[in-house]
Amino acid sequence: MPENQERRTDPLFEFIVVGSLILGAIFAFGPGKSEATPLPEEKPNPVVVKKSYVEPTGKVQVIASGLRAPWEVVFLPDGQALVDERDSGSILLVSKDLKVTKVGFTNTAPPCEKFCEGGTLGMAIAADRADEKLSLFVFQTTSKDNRILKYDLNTDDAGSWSLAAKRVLIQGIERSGKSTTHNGGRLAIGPDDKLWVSLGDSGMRGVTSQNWKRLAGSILRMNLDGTVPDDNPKKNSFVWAKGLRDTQGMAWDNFGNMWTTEFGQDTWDELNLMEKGKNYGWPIAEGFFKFVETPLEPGNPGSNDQGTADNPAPKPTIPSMPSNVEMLNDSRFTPPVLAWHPSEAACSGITFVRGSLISACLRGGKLWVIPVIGDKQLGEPKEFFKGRFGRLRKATVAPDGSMWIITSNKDGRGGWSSGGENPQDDRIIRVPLKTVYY
Ligand SMILES: [Ca+2]
Repeated sequence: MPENQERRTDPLFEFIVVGSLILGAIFAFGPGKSEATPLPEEKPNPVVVKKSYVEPTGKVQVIASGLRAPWEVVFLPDGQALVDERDSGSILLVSKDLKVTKVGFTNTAPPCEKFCEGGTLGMAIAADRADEKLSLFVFQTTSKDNRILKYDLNTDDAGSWSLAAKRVLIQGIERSGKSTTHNGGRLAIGPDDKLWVSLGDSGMRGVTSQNWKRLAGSILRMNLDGTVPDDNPKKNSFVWAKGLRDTQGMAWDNFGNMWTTEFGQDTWDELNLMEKGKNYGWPIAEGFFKFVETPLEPGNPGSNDQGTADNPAPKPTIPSMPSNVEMLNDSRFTPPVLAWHPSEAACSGITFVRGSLISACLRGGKLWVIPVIGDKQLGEPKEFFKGRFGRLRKATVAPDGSMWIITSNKDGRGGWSSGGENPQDDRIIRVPLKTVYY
């Protein structure tokens, strides 16, 4: 304080104070001033919007166990959740006190000899009925095709839920012969209130994925009543984008951009920025590379489908990766934004929460958190839980802001070595999230 006192008696300080008073008096009462002195212009305070991403933190909790290849979790308005099992076709209710009961069954019948990937896959909920009643959309593989089902989702005063009035919105989405690989299968309600469907090539490579008249190998977009939106890329077609091998993840960020995950063949898995009418390259391109000497004619790019007696598969004509590739520089195809090796991570579901894309990976057994740092701009991915829970199908944000992670150790693809199956598998695991600002 002595220093302050010294300053206050400083002659220079006194000069400034006295001078200010005199100037202020002249300003306020100065002679000849008939108009009010204009006030200085107010400058608005700049609004500081902090960027953020999330990280798993704290204690993990097992929400449900003993499931077989669960595929999707959707939350109901009362905080309960529905989860489906790929192979059994069961749709289960997880109550708030973590009791699991069956509420529905989709008669999934994938007659599959190996590498089964079809079944009861994606689910999505929308309030599109009168009085804001809910509908449930379900992706189903039958013995002939893949299809999208729609049910009325009804509740009663006791808080139980039931499915009614099953309708088939789309049927005839191609599936492969003896195996049911590359079905995609994710469903989502977009910010445009349309139903989006992610598909794979159904094991038929370019036969489906490079043909705009085929449904497989695409992203589909439809009205919630199953009709084609007027503003789709092609008239009377559900197809929104092509050139996909197997897409099981769709999410929209806070800029409205749509991101998808894509299983590559052997060399590159992808994160794509999904835009209207674009072709993402498969099977001519994978990752940032293009196969050389690949025929582009629709219907002739070969297939890895084994076919059936009455539906023989075309003979493969494409050299397998990584031989004979060149950088993808072809205006017909849209390259991914990120690409990585499947041995590192093979990612299924993706979700967006508080500035982050979170991708759950089967192979690699990890969550990838990818910050969205700007419009169509991504930051450095961070990985979590590598190997801790085994194969991961999807992470979903719960109403309380935590994250529910679905394991997929009972999906028949085994080979999980570093994490191993847990006696409780398959599980849904709850993980709190913390928001990191930067
Ligand atoms: Ca691609």
